[in-house]
Amino acid sequence: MSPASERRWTPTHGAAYRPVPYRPERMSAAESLARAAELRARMDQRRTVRQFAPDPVPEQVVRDAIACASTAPSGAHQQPWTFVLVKDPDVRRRIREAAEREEQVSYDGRLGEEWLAALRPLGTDAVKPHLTDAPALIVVFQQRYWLGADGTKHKHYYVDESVGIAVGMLLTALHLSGLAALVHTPSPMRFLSEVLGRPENEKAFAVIPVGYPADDCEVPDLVRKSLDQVLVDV
Ligand code: IYR
Repeated sequence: MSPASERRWTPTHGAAYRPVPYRPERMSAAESLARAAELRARMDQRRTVRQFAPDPVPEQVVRDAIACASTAPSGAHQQPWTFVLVKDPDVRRRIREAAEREEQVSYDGRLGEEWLAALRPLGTDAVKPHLTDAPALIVVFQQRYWLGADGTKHKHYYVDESVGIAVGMLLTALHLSGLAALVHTPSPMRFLSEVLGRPENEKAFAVIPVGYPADDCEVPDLVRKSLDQVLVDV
C-alpha cells in the first residue's frame, strides 16, 4: 500500500475499523528537551502582523502550511475545513471593501463600549489595508455538514474545535516557515461566501492575510501570560 501521505481521502462514514500499526521511533529525553525549548523560543517570537510588505511570498510555503494545517485532528476525522487561497488582487480588493463596510458599522457602535475598550490596546480600527497589501489571503471555511451523493445532509462533529485547532497549526506552520500572518474575523462574514462562491454547507471562519511584515511594521507592546499564570499543576 502507498504511504498514507500519498493516498487520497474518500468518505469513510460507516466503514469498518481497520487499524494499522503505529510505531514512531521514540525521541531521547535530551533531544525532546532541546526541541521543546527551541520551539518555545521560536513561537514566542510570533506576532500578529497588521502591516504587510507587498512582496510576494513563495507560494509553495503557503501551500505546505495549509497541508500542515490539514493534518489537524478533527471530530470523527471529518476534516471539516476548506482553505481558499486568494492571490487575485481584484478579489482581495473586493474582500477588503466588504470587510471595511462591516467593520465600520462594528467600530461605530455595533461592538459596544466594553468590546471597544478591550480592543484599544491593539490599536485596531475599521481600515484594513492588510487585506490588499498582503500578497495572499487564506480564507478558512468550516464545513458545517457534508452532503451525500443523493444530496442528504450529514452532521459534522466538533466543527468549531476542529477548525480552531487547524488554524492554530496553520499559524504555527506559517510562522516557523518565516511568514507573518493575522487572524482577521470581520463580522458578519457572510460576504466571504458570496465573493468566493462557496457552497451552502461552508461557513467562513477567518481571513488570514499572509506575507512579510512591512519595513515600518509596528505591533502593540503586548505581554504574554507567564507559564505560572496559565499552567495549573495537580
Ligand atoms: N473584527 C474586528 C474587531 C476585532 C475583534 C477582536 I476580539 C480582535 O482581537 C481584533 C479585532 C477587526 O478585525 O478589527
